[in-house]
Amino acid sequence: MNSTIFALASAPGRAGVAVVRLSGPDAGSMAGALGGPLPPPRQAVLRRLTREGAEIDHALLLWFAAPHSFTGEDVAEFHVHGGRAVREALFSALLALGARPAEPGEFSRRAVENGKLDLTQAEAIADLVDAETPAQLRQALRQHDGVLADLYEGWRAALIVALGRAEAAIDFSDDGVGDAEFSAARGAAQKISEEIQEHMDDAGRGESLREGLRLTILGPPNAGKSSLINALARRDVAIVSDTPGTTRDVVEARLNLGGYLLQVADTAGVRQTRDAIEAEGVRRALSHAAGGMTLLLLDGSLADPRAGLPADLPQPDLVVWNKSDLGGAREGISISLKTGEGLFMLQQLLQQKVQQRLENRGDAPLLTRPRHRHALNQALAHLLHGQNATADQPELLAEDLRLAMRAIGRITGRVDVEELLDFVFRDFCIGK
Ligand SMILES: Nc1nc2c(ncn2[C@@H]2O[C@H](COP(=O)(O)OP(=O)(O)OP(=O)(O)O)[C@@H](O)[C@H]2O)c(=O)[nH]1
Ligand SMILES: [Mg+2]
Repeated sequence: MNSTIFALASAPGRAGVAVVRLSGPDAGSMAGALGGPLPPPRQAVLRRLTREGAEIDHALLLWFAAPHSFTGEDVAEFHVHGGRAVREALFSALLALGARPAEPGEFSRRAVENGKLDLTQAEAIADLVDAETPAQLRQALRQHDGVLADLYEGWRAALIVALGRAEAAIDFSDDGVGDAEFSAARGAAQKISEEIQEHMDDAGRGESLREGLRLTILGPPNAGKSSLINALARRDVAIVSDTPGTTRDVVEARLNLGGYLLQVADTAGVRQTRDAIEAEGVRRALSHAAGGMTLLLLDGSLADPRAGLPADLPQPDLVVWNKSDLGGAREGISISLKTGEGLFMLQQLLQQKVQQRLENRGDAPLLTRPRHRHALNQALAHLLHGQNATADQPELLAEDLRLAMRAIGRITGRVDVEELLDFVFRDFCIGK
């Protein structure tokens, strides 16, 4: 039997209210021991919480009887005053009653184990908590509503039907029925593999939306890259100085650009150098630029703004000329980070580019996690392999359908659940 677990569900620190969640078979008796007779389910009541006569707090108590709770178990929620002494008094009372502190993600894990959520919905809870921008929030809410679960479970259901037909083809291989069943199964494999391919062929939009799109600022030393990240972030993220080669590490800032999360990175100026530390900075700059968008920042006031840049620098998504206040007008986007000229235009343009990259065209749900992409890749490989089977080898097709089905089942948690749970809930925070 499961133990009864508790955790702070709200953020740590001082606050008006702190929410402590208690879940498990003894949640009812423990809540009763602290706050008196249980209220009717899902009704908030004001109670005086006491432990062996000593008062803990005046608190709201909520009771959710299994299975109608977040975890599917008996759950009590204490809304206490959000101070450290109150929380610690309540925690030690719960420990004394035999409850134990929850591990990270343990509440959501129990919800999955009890069939309240599938894995994609549990992951959506983590995304909801982490969401910083409206677009991330929208995507997480849709996933929590089950749009991805429906999509993947739909494919799994279709594969089960196809597998049934492939097995019929094995059983009836001697009469004409077998061939018809085999073609139907192979046709289904083809249709599903096309749908999976289309879903995966999204240029990573859903994943970038969730994690934030990367924009790496590249350019020669002293072009003003650190000044640019500071201007975009509206705070002093990176050191600015007139010494070329100031920045060595990759310095990142997160921006909300028109509702989308952009992770901007300032990097070391790219040039040939004998300084080993600076050379490492250049290596990091180029390797960071390998994923996401790049902005090449050049000093437009110089006679040869690209001097010293290697010929194999990655093709930038955007070239921006800085120091327009020093003259030397250039074609394209010119800014001055000294006067602020052109900065608003640049922000608008960046916003457009981010939107183009991340906007969901149409209504189909986006792939949101590398874990899902990996499983879909496996499913696709099996389906493509299965389509090579000929009518006299229905068992080969059946085996590939079964493997594809399993791969997709791993996304929602319909198979191999135990091993997956550890992986998925590893990154959860406590109390979720
Ligand atoms: N006149 C003028 N000076 C600028 C402008 N933008 C930046 N600077 C100056 O240029 C110098 C270099 O700026 P940084 O932002 O440190 O340049 P960087 O590209 O990060 O340089 P490294 O880190 O060395 O690669 C500083 O002295 C800035 O004040 C501009 O638009 N006009
Ligand atoms: Mg710099």
